[in-house]
Amino acid sequence: MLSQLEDVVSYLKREDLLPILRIQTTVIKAIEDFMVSRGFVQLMPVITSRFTDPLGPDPGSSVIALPKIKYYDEELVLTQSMILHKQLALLTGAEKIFIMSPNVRLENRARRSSGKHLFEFTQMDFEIAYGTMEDVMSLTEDLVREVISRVVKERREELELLGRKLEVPPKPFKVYTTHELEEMYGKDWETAASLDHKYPFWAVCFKREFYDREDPERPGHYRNYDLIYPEGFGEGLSGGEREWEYDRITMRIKKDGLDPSRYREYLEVARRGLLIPSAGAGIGIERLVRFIAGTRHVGDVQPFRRVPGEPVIL
Ligand code: ASN
Repeated sequence: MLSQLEDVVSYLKREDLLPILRIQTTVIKAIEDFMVSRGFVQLMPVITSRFTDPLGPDPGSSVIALPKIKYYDEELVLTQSMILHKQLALLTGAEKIFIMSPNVRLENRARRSSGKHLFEFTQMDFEIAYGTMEDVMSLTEDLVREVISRVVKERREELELLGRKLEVPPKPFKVYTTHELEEMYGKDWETAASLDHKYPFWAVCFKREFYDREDPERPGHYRNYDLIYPEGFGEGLSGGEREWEYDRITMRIKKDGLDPSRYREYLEVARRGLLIPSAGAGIGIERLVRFIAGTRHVGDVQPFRRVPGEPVIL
């Protein structure tokens, strides 16, 4: 036990950790400045609730259990993502919202070696009332370009120390459907496609959670998207336009084999016709910092690592 503690202490003293954390400081500041400059209202995160994102069925998810706590007579879950609360928060009248949102996802320990999985991380989650996928994709491109250009300007020394060369990617980013990517790189296209690109690009049309909107004109196609970082870093953001109509949501929940009673209050709001059409996304902070700093494993950007399959010491 003590030797593990010593390992953690020398891990904290690693010479690349502080430069990475300085880069992360700039990344967070640049994100917040950018979102506020675009008129977004910042909310505080929700960490406990009666319901959360089911994270499935999604081929990208491998959570082994829902994180739960008991509080008096109530069983609460920890946030896997704030998606359903983002939709509800639009009822405040704020048309654009963002949250630095901590998520707990109890991923399968096999995810240890993916280089990009954490069981506790933070995403900058945002939502735009009446927004479209095109709005979100364009905003994200501006955001990523702004963050990289701020880091290049303000963290030259740190980037040099880490041996990381960075370029602001040109806009617009390339867009591929998941069907095209499968044809080009096979079923597990993400790493190969990422290694094959010099700049971030979009993958669109994933069959996944009930809240991502099915294209009403092309059933079986979905108005959602992932941002994929180049050089093998892989997925960094996902989002979509949302389902907001009660009948569609309940149909999708049923199709996914989920228990509708878990979402009772959310569904009641939808049934009253109060959900607002919207689009949004969440960008993983640690993954963005990993990409910008050029770090091998996403855990390496955390002073207190939360990597699936690794023991938690501190
Ligand atoms: N944040 C994502 C979104 O807005 C959801 C997620 O993280 N699962 O779609």
